[in-house]
Amino acid sequence: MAVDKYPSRKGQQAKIMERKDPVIHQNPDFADGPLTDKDLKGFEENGYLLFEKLFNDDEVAIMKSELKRTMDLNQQRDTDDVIKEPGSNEIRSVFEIHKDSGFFQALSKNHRIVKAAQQLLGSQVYITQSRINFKPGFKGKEFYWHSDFETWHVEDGMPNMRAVSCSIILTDNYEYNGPLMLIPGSHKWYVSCPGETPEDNYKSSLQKQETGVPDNDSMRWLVDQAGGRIDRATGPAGSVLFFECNTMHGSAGNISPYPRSNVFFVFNSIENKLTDPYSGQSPRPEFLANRDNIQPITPNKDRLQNFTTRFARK
Ligand code: 6CS
Ligand code: FE
Repeated sequence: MAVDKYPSRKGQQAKIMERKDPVIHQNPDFADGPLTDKDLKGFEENGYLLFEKLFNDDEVAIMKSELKRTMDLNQQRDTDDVIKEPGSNEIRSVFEIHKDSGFFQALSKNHRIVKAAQQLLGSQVYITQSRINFKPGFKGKEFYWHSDFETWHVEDGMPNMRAVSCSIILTDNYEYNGPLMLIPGSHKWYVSCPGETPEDNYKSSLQKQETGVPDNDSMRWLVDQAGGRIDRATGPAGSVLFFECNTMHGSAGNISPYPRSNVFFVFNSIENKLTDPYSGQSPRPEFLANRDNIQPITPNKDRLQNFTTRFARK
């Protein structure tokens, strides 16, 4: 078993450790991306970057129609990669959306997001996980505070902090419909959580995560370090949030009539492929943690278009 740089769920006490990996993995071979020095500085300091309207209104219209198509397609699917909201039949998440061999697969390769990920990770990249979180109106429940990396390290064997999530806003994210909340600067610390990982944890954690979440004292400490700030990633559809794999984030439930639907592509460095889970348990399923046939992404410069039109049925 490789050295565990970020032990967690190994005892009864929470501990806060310093991050051991760079935030931005400098590599001149991948410096020719869209992020400016100011962007890179902001990401280094806050652990996230939000771009309003990286995709224009025509592209957003296509995203919305593809979102509806995906939701309709998956409403009746009773498989592990379609997660329902607790207590309702509303879809909470659909995973592995980057393998839909359609619109979202093409979107996941779009140069505007891939080249930014290459810049931040300093290497070729591939997608280790993707999903659409629908967070429907009235029924969309919370995602409690967590570091994605803590889960991906313990349960998926992600060795180092060298991954970035790219969340594309598909329906306007307001203050009142459960936007993603982030603790700026929290990516610089690793909250080692107490307890241990239950068998098949993902079967419950994707609906309501209860293991690998920070205790109240650790959360208070992180917020204090941030000068009391809790930032919200609000913005119109077509906006894009990049957040570092270890940035503490979460979102409240949605009791508004407006859905808060975002697609997430998690870019991992090709140098940071998943190993054996540090929990010692068997790996989570492929739809959650891609291990098979890992190839670096070749970015495409395609203008977004409906796949229904591009591959119109004869
Ligand atoms: O377990 C996971 O991989 C998922 N759980 C959360 C709360 N965020 C990251 C990821 O989608
Ligand atoms: Fe998360």
